[in-house]
Amino acid sequence: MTAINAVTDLTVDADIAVLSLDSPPVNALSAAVRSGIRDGMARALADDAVKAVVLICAGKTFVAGADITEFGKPPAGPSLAEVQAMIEDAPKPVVAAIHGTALGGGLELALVCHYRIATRSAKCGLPEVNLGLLPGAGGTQRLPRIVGPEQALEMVTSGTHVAASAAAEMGLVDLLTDDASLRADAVAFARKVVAEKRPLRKVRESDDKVAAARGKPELFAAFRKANARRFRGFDAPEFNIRCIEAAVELPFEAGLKRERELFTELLNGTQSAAQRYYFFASRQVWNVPDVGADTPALAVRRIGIVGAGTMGGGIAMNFLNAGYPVTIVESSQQALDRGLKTIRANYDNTARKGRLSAADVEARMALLTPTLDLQLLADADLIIEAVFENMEVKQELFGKLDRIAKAGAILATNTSALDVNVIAAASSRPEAVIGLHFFSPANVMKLLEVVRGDKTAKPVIRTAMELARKIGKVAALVGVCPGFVGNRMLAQRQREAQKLVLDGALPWDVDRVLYDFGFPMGPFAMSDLAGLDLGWVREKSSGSTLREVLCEMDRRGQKAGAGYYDYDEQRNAKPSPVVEQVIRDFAAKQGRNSRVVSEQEILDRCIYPMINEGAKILQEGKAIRASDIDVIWVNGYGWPVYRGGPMIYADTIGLDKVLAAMRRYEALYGADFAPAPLLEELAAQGRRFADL
Ligand code: 3H9
Repeated sequence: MTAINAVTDLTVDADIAVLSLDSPPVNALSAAVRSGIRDGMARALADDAVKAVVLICAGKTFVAGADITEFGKPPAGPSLAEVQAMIEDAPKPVVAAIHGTALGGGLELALVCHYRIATRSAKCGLPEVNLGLLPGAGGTQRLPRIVGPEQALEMVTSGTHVAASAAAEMGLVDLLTDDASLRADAVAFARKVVAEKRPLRKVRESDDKVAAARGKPELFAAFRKANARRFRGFDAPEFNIRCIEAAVELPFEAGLKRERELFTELLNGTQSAAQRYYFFASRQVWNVPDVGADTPALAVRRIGIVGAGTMGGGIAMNFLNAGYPVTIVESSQQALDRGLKTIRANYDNTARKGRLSAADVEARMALLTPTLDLQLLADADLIIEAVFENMEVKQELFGKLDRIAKAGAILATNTSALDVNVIAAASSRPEAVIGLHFFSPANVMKLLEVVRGDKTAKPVIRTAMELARKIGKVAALVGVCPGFVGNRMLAQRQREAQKLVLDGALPWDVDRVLYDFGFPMGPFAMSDLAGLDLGWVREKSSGSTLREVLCEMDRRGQKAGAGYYDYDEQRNAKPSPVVEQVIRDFAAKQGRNSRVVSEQEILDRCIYPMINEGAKILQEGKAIRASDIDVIWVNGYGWPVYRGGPMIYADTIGLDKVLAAMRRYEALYGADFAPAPLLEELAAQGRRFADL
């Protein structure tokens, strides 16, 4: 074995050279890896004894793509294109041996090899779109030449990782093999290619698949139309489509040039910067500085859930899906039956859509033990309370759980706003208490705020974070404060949305501005969906807020056919002239003069106070890092990922500008816009939240 450089080795096995890359964690195509391939290839090609080359990777995966950390930095080492040309134009066959994942630049590297062999567990994909990019090393030109434009469009715009078996069916992979024998099989395959004098196959030279789609713009028009909703707001999907169009309509070299231009444009844009930032943020969020790998994790085998309502049922489904036995407790048979019925209905629905087999549904339901007896939670390792959001109720329950739960059990509350420390104090073991703030619907929403109480023990935190990962959530550790991180910031936006309406903007104006910004819906459409009567009691209603007035008129939201909007039978929303009048009357009664509110003002007033609150949260240490806040907003509140999250968005605008706007609005509207000291401090220093 000869070391080519720190990350590349060359071994010559009689007549076959094996070029092996070893650059943990994912063999990304850093400058060192590219140099290693170039130099290793040069050596293998110069060696007359070598008849073919196998390109393989050590560690857990084949090359997972370009090294994202190099983007935006001055170029170093050979370009990927240079390395690819060397392989594709080599006078000896080169075989890629794939295990783990061949993604992005990794698959593009494999696509310039003359043959590809992969383990059955491997996956291939071009996920650049998820980084706001497109495959910039020939992927958009070569992929459709193998799999056809339709399949290529789907792959590059979804970024899906395709299983090896499917990749083999599509012709992306020539031979499937097992993990243990990949290297030996690749060498044998290369030897066979040589012995049989198989051609030095170049994907760039095959034209039949793309030629079949040439002169058929309707194919692309139909794809755009069918996916318009999915792609809304994002630049990258459209750019990817244009590249596939180029592959169909242009000669290979011209297509490659087009791909390069469009790649560069995306790479230099704000969307890709935000999405690349988010990629790292969503990995960083799992990292709790004072709860490291040396903190022991607790064994969790059995889950107990108290409350089979919407939240309790949804939470239970997460654990059932991951194979945990769950005991769910209710206070009445009727509530228990209702809860169970909903869980089954949800599963049946999923099965009807073909996403779950009937056997899977039964297996999940079989893991569920419904009961009215709290005592049955005695052997649970984790008990999650999802009862009515009331402090006394929760305190009483935690007192009881304290007597029932076994030693070492984790006691979690799913409160969305109450003080976890006060709840913890109701038990004799506050160190075992943690908040697990699931978002509704809990079986669907990715976000989980893990709330650390003052006394929560580190192993409890570590265990909660690991469990979150196991049940497929994105977890962020937050501190105790009203509303925690997400809802605390949301409250700012909700308040301003209500004030904007009294100033003269209409609910649909506010909603439109936020929808255009990239949110799936605005605050008023959201209220209508959730129900305006959440927490509203007719007997206590005093008509003192717009929401109360609307509830009193039975405009309780979508379910009532009317809320801020009017709804037809299909629940299509229409601006309501009645609501418009109600707002005008309500504002007049409050002595407010209606005026024209600009779209900019709507956006500023909804977004900036949120960012300001984020600054306070950071200053108080209630979030570990600014990027955690961004992860929370992307996963829990529909913040468009192409804008990264509220904190990086503020950094992108410039904190001095955010501060200036806050001061301007403070002069007009008072204390709701008082800038957070941290915002002032960072702006004065010319720093960003990301620098903290
Ligand atoms: C591209 O290829 C552009 C080309 O078309 C054109 C070029 C001209 N670079 O996710 P994990 C790090 S764009 C640098 O936790 P898993 C990651 O940050 C790229 N670093 O592991 C983490 O670091 P840390 C197209 C990377 O097992 C560690 O590796 N490719 C890269 O859950 C482990 O990652 C992609 O978009 C990278 N490319 O999942 C694939 N990838 O430990 C991106 C990962 O310090 N990667 N890291 O936190 C993935 O999807 C997943 O990492 C993968 C493994 C599925 C591979």
